[in-house]
Amino acid sequence: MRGLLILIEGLDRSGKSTQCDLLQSHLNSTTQANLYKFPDRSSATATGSLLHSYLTNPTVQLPDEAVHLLFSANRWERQQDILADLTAGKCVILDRYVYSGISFTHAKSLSAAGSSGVIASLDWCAAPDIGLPQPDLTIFLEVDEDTAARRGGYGAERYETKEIQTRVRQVFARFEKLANTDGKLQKWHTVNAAGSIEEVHQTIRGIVEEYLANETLRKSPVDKF
Ligand code: NYM
Ligand code: MG
Repeated sequence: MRGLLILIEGLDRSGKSTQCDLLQSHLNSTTQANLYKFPDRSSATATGSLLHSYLTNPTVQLPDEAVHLLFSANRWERQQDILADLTAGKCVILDRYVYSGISFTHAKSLSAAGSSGVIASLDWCAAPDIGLPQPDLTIFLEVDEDTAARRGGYGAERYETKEIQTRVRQVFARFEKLANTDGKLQKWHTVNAAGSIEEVHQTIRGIVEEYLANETLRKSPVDKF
């Protein structure tokens, strides 16, 4: 049986990375699990260092459209590795993926004065990721503004402002609505991330266990976007 492709999505300060680490340790106790964090800033990708300097250095200027394509390219750079892991029976946990890509770029379009306007189109934002492996399940860690703020505020990277985060939250809410109407997004689970680390971890484990036990799913090929 192949491994499961598990996506953990969420806003900054939702506890995503903590939960990804806990899930990986848990899965590693029974099976094998690899974690891919996007953007992948490591030397495993050619786009990672450019994205890192864009996020951390405000003087780096790139058109919004180009940045969007770079984030997608960064995922494409790891595609073969992800597929190879799954085929080898390893589970793959993704810390952010295409939904972050669409949400952050689209959120910018709601504020970016003077942008070409093309990024306002959700279809345009989704297009570069067409063909990437589709997660077997997506867990969206939802965190309200007050809880996020209480967790120590945002860092200093680009996008880590209240304005952008609020807009990103609105775009993610649209995915959640779509999940109830569009068959492609049925495997979307929204988890309230305001609970304790252990509570959230147990909830995630419960969801993942069901998919792990689904042999039919694990004997069928990985879907593509
Ligand atoms: N981000 C992440 C995007 O704008 N597009 C993408 O496709 C992805 C994967 O990068 N604020 C943004 C969201 C984050 C920022 O991510 C850095 P992280 O998880 O904080 O390293
Ligand atoms: Mg961050």
